[in-house]
Amino acid sequence: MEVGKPEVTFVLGGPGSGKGTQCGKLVEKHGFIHLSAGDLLREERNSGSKDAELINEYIKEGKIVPVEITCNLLKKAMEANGWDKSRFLIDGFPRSQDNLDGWNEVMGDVVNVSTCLYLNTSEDIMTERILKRAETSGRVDDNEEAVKKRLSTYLESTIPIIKHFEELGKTVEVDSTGEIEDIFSTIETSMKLVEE
Ligand code: UP5
Ligand code: MG
Repeated sequence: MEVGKPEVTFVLGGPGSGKGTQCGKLVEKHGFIHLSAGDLLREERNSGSKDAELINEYIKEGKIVPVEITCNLLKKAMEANGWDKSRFLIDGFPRSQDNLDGWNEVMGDVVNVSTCLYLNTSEDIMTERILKRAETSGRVDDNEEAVKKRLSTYLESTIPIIKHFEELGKTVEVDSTGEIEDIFSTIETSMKLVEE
C-alpha cells in the first residue's frame, strides 16, 4: 500500500449478490469503512436536493446515475470519514466504464485501489433474494420489472469493469451462493484477512 493514501476495495456483483450484507460483516470484524454508492444516492434523493428527481428516475429504471453525482457523494463521504490511513469498501461502484473514467479523473491520484471483490451468484438467486426483500424494503427498484433492468445493466456495463480489474490482477472472485457465514469465511481467506 502506498503511504498516506487511503486504500480502496471496490465491491461489485449483481443486484442482490450480497454486497451490503458482506460489507457489513467486513466492517464489524475487520474495521473497514463501508460506503455504499446506492445508499448515498438514496440519501441524496431523500434529501430533496436539486438532483433528487433525476436520481430517483435512474434508480427506478435500473440505470446508472451520471458519474459526477455519484463520485462527488463518494468523495464527500470519504472526507467525512477521515481521509488518511483508512481502508474503504466502496460498494456498488464503479458500475461502468464511464463510472471508472470519472473516478480516475477525480480520485486516481489520491487513493490506492488495491482490490475488486466480486460476489458472483446466479441470476435466479439474485432475483429471489430481491423479491423476498421487496416485501419489506420499500425500495422503488425492488420489483420484478426493475430487477430485470438492474440485471441487464449489470451484465452489460458492470461485468466488463470486473474483467478489467481481473486483467490488472486485482479481482478476487467469491461465490456468493449459500449461507451468509460461509460466504464471509471465503471472503476472509480470499482477501487474506485471516490465515488459511
Ligand atoms: N441476502 C444477502 N446474502 C444472502 C445469502 N447468502 N443468503 C440469503 N439471503 C441473502 O442482499 C440482498 C438481499 O438478500 C437482502 O435482503 C439480504 O438480507 C439477502 P444485499 O446484501 O443487500 O445485496 P446487494 O448486492 O447489496 O444488493 P442491492 O440490491 O443493494 O444491489 P444493487 O447493486 O442492485 O443496488 P445498489 O444499492 O448498489 O444500487 C441501486 C441503484 O442505484 C442502481 O441500480 C443504480 O440505478 C443506482 N446506482 C448508480 O447509478 N450508481 C452507483 O454507483 C450505485 C448505484
Ligand atoms: Mg446493496
